[in-house]
Amino acid sequence: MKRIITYGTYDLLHYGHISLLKRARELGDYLIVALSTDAFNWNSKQKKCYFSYEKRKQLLEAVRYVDLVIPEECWEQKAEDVKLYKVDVFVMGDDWKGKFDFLKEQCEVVYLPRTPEISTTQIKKELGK
Ligand code: C2G
Repeated sequence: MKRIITYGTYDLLHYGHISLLKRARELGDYLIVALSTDAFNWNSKQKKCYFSYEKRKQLLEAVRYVDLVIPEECWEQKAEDVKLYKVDVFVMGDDWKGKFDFLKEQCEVVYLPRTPEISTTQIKKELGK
């Protein structure tokens, strides 16, 4: 079984996220999403989420491409996660291109093209939030 992992905040889940999850899942047989916790978002990513971790987790678990959701609590957990979950492929959108190449010692690293025209920031802006 080919195991894939990807990381993110996934707030205000939209079709750009779904497209990334679909393409990530298609690279293997099992997709793990490490979902940024509220504390990690606030303290390390300066992101204030609209939905709490539990709500974002519930939404992701309803996505057909997602097999497991685990918490992302810090930047440094990736190498440990790859080992712990026996990951074969690490996947991120290409806005992160090159940032996680250090993981190539442990697994394949793939950066997939982002969906350019949509973002949570833009949704919030257009809704006047
Ligand atoms: N994404 C995408 N297209 C978009 C928006 C997002 O393909 N229009 C992808 C991103 O490239 C990322 C994933 O969807 O791979 C989740 O995006 P975010 O929730 O914005 O995640 P991010 O803040 O980039 O967190 O340790 C890594 C971080 O947790 C990544």
